[in-house]
Amino acid sequence: MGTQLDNLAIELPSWAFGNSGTRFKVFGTPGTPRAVQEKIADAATVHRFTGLAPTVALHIPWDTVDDYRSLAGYAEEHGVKLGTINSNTFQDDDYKFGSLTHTDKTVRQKAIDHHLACIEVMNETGSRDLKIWLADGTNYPGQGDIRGRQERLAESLNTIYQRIGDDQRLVLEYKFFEPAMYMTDVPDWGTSYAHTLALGERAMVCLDTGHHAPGTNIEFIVAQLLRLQKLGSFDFNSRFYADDDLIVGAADPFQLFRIMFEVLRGGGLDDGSPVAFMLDQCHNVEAKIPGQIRSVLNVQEMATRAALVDVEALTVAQEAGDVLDANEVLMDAFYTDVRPRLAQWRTEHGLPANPMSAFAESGYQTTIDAERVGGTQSSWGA
Ligand code: PSV
Ligand code: MN
Repeated sequence: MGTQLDNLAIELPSWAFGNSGTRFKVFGTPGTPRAVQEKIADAATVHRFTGLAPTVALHIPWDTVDDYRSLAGYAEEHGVKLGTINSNTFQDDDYKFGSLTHTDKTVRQKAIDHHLACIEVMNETGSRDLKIWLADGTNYPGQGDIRGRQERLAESLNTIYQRIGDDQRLVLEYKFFEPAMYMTDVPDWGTSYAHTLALGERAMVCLDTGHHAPGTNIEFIVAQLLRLQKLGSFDFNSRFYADDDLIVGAADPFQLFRIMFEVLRGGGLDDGSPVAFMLDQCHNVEAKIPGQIRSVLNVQEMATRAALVDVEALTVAQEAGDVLDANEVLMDAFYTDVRPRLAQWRTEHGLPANPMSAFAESGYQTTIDAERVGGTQSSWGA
């Protein structure tokens, strides 16, 4: 394994350990955390078994606490750090018609103030990234002024960006639908790129793999944003139909391979790369902690296969116009089973060769199932 693969670190989302579901039902699960501390303990467990997940992303207000400094200390005691702060502005009645884009200045200011409060949280936790995903948008043609909303968005983002510290970044996530169904205010990478370009170099794009129309060539977007030095972070997950938030690599391992190939090609795993790798998933029917373990292993596995591509042979075939050879070089790497070498890598790093079975045998799940009784289970609250 080369240094690029040793650089792979995947941030876990705190919300993945809480209950989640669909608009039809949120199922409760034994052992589900009742507080952010228990989510962090679970995330740290994923890291302990895989060596791949040293940080945890928080969502504000879901993970609000009185003392963020001591929460950061708590995380460190468990062997992880706090990472990205997500500024959820999608569950407050005031934001029904928008947050940073709202026509009412008072509501806009409330949303801006919430982001400034998130920056204060980052100052306490030592987090680098403020991740903004907006549910803003409209359901019907004519409902809102598309252009006016863009202007207000630009102004609000600029106010927030002015407060981002020198070592901090603003990452703007795009999504082409949901909860708004006619138009969202940051629907695509181009819009996110335009806004972050206007803001400055500490503003970058967040690419959530579940936020594209079916058939979109995501690796193209990865290549382009890396080229433009604007790929700030990934929210990894996979989808069949909508924003399914399923285990990354589960629906389409080949797509994950192609994405990781472009990441490597564009220097996204080089030393000092600005690209943050995160999961943005939830586990509605499968066990949550093993779901996260499987996810980070999937990313590592496809990155490892992507690193096997014989780039020299690929270039020769591409430049010779040998379509079939070029494709075969790529597929050779994709079809290579790297699990034995990853098991060896883990053993060399003092990790269990098979994290899934090691976790199952560890008794951690039985312990939390027995201990976490009473209280209110954390949930995304939908
Ligand atoms: C929105 O669909 C999203 O991908 C954003 O990243 C949110 O922060 C996250 O999911 C949780 O709702
Ligand atoms: Mn996301």
